[in-house]
Amino acid sequence: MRIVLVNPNPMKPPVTPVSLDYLGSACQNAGIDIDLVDCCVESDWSKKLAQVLTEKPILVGVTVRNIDDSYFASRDFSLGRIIPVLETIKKLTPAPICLGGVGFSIFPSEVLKFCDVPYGICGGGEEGLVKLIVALSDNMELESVPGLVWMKNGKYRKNHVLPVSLGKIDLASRFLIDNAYYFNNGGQVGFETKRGCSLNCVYCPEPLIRGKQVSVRNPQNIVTELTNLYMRGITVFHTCDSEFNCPYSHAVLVCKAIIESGLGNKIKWYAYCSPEYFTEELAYVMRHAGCVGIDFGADHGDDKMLRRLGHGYTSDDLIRIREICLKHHIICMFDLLLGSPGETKESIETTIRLMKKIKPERVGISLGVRLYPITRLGRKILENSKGPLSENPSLFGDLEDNPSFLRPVYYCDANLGEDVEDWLHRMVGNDPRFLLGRRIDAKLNYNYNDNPELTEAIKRGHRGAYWDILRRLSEGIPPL
Ligand code: B12
Repeated sequence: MRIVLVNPNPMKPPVTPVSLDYLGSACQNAGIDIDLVDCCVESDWSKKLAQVLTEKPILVGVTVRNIDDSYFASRDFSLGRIIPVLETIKKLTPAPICLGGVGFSIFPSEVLKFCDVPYGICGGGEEGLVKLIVALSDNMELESVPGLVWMKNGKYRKNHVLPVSLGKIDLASRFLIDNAYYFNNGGQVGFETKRGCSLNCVYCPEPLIRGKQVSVRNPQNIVTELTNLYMRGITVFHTCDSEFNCPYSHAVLVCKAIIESGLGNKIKWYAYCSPEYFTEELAYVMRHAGCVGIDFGADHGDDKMLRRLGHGYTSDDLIRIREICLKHHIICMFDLLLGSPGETKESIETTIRLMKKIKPERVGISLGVRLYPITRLGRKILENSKGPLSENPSLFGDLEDNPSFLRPVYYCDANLGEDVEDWLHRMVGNDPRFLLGRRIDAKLNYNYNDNPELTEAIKRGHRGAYWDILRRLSEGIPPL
């Protein structure tokens, strides 16, 4: 049995398709042979596709990580940019195509339709992909393939996504992807310590597609994975969990396992964390396990807005976690999400003032929230919208013939006024800590979708989280 796996992600700097490494392990363990076409790595991906598709595989699996760049200033609908890869595959082979990935899972049937592809698997794909391959090769019913979405009798059917038990799966080998390429050209390599998210952020689709129930990996298996990558010369990593510190106890166990293995002095890594479950104890073990930087999904500095966004922490927690990070020599970025319903210029001012006071190394600002109808925020806005969406002054993006919001739609509260972007730029001033893009100024590019400055810096030897590389560049600090 042989399949072909394809990474069509066109964004630059290139980010490791960790998904395909993990799916590769699952297929290998099930005795399935794999050919890989990584369009990021191949100088001529269509030639490589032609080579591996001369003999018909059972299936061609394509990973769809991003639908768009979720960046209000650019609003790139990146799904459209993978169509040439899919069309080339369709011309070269009659084998069915199956999609999967976090982006795909947000809009499964819409993406299948848009791409004109017969199969897709929602959520974690390790079990579903193997079962689909077996079902297709043995002509079996598709109802037993977890998470499968496909067309039956003119309608899209979706099988239940079964909760994964990550603790039992060995994901450590990382053999399929050229991770050294991603280290050299993407600046870091991703790894996952758990899957799912139990938080309640009103705008976020992640718990809905990766599960509210968190499934954790065996810390020893994570250490084996990091060791395998370290032996190949990779020394800088980024976690791929929704939030590394949820659940808290597992984060501590992972750090302790890394410290005990001796890897903590050899590798450096960055993590996404929630401000809610962050303590001195955790900072201490994270730092000793090699963590050098944290990107906190802070979102806001105004307590009323924090509650509206579904958070259980307050602005005092932001002050507290900043102090902890300073004490433990972990640099940090606070990500802000401004413009959601109820936002006022006063609430933004409160937030910017707080950031200027506590001085995280970087503050990433998103003005405008990417809306998804599956989230609480998206649902509420759709329910409350009377009349055509194009008449709602708080909505931006493709509002005609786009009821699913597959093509990106953003919310930025109209009460803020039309000058809000200029006003925010004036308030931030020329403080280099703030990463705030601007629609009319391509030079202010804090987007990781197409960022030549970052891509070049990584080629010159910079490594690490992109916000840290941008910080080093603007402050003249040498590479990590
Ligand atoms: C970590 C992360 C980052 C890190 C990556 C670090 C690294 N070296 O890996 C950084 C900070 C660099 C980053 C950047 C960006 N990110 Co990001 N990122 C994530 C995050 C948290 C994890 C992604 C990941 O690798 N997961 C681990 C792997 C193992 O999981 P997976 O990819 O989902 O794969 C599994 C399944 O989906 C499935 N599967 C996947 N492919 C396939 C294929 C087949 C055939 C099958 C059957 C199954 C299958 O099986 C896999 C194994 O179980 C996700 C949110 C999340 N919790 O998933 C956002 C997320 C993917 N990012 C997002 C975005 C928007 C971006 C940026 C575009 C932001 C920007 N404007 O700069 C860039 C794009 C960069 C790029 N080149 O692609 C969005 C995408 C949303 C959308 N509308 O498309 C997400 C969902 C966050 C969000 N909630 O908005 N990101």
